[in-house]
Amino acid sequence: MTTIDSPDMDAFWMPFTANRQFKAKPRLMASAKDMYYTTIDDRPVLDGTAGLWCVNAGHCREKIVAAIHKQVSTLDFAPTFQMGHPAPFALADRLAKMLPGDLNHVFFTNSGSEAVDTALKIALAYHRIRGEGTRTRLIGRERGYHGVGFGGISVGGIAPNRKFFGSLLPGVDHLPHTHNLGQNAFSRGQPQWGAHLADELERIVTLHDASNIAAVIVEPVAGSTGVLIPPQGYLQKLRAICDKYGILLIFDEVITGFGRLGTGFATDYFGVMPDLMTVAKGITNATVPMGAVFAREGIYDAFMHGAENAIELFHGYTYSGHPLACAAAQATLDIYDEEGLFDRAKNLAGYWEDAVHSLKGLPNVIDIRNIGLIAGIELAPIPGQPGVRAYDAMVSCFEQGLLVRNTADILALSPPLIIEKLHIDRLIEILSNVLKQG
Ligand code: PXG
Ligand code: PLP
Repeated sequence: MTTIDSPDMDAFWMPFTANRQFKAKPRLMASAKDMYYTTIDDRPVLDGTAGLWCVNAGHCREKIVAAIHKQVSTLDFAPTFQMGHPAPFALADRLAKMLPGDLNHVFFTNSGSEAVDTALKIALAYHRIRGEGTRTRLIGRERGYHGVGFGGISVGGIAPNRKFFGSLLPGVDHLPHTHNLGQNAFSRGQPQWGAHLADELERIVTLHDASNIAAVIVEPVAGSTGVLIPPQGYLQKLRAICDKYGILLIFDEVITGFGRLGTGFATDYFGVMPDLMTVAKGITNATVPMGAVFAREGIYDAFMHGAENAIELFHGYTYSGHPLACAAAQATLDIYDEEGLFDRAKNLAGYWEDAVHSLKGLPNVIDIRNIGLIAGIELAPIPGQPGVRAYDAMVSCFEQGLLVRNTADILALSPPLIIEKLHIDRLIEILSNVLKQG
């Protein structure tokens, strides 16, 4: 058995983590391959969350590793501001062909948070260059997660992510979230109740007038706040109201993009086209950070006027279209294609659904919901100690060799798309043992 010593842990200020609690009893991974992590004390841990919803093709895939090696030793970096290299052009072209409809233009970022802030800025600038500069309001949704930039937390709907950080962006409203256990507990796939909640957008339009509203941003399926699945007809309604009033619709597909629902994108799954789409995570199988905004033809075209020597959008990141990220993305897309992973997820979704719903009836399980290769298991909170029950369950799962994600009192599951039935069975077995302990 090879074990690795735990390093001195004080200096790393960990993100979204109770630093002192974690450092007192750490959970450290040493390596990973396909469906499994190995901890520093040499224990296998089945990956029930694809890392953080991102390792869709499984870990340390040789083709991606080789592509990154080759790229870093050929062209490590070249600027993309008034300069370039072929990789981001080739990748954008490939993505445009893969995306639904006329989502044909790609702005590269390095994360989902940057993609969200980029999309919000494109929406504001788009209206302004068309002479509708009064359209400045942005509409998000309660329980939405759009990363941690100031734009993203402003349109996001998670109180702790907002309350410490001052006045945020001005001019933001929020739609209500669609989660309702009374109506929809234990739904399989899209719940039936709740499409009418999209009509709240009409109320916001009446309040502010459409001429002041730039865009609505939602996750087609909200991941971070515990797997909130859109009610049947809800996204279609949002699309229709946005069309009626000239409001741009942004889908944040950072989690749902690249096969999570058994289709390339949630847009394909639900048959609803946004004007802008944000992605990250699965675009490179999480090997090299990358995010992107996809824009429909009419949005890109609106910018391509005026003097040819004028910069059309004053925005960009040093690493937009980074060579390593592009190489990783190309190899990742190859694997998705060659192994038919999106179809694989679609074909497994029924088995997955039955498996997760078999946990119904275990102590404190108050809801189970699923779509594609995602599931949320909601637990009754311990009175006076919100979040503790799911946190404890996450720790017990880890000790028994399974990685799950906890958020509030919800356990979220989103395994790599290469998962096999025997892994699903094992995952359910461990989870069931843990939940039986109450
Ligand atoms: N939008 C959505 C819909 C996301 O899920 C982001 C934006 C931000 O992406 P970056 O790459 O900046 O983190 C995300 C990220 C969780 C969890 O536990 C989810 C995310 C990140 C970390 C944890 O559910 N999603
Ligand atoms: N801060 C300073 C001082 C910079 O010079 C830059 C980029 O040149 C940035 C922040 C932004 O960094 P990035 O382009 O990696 O987002």
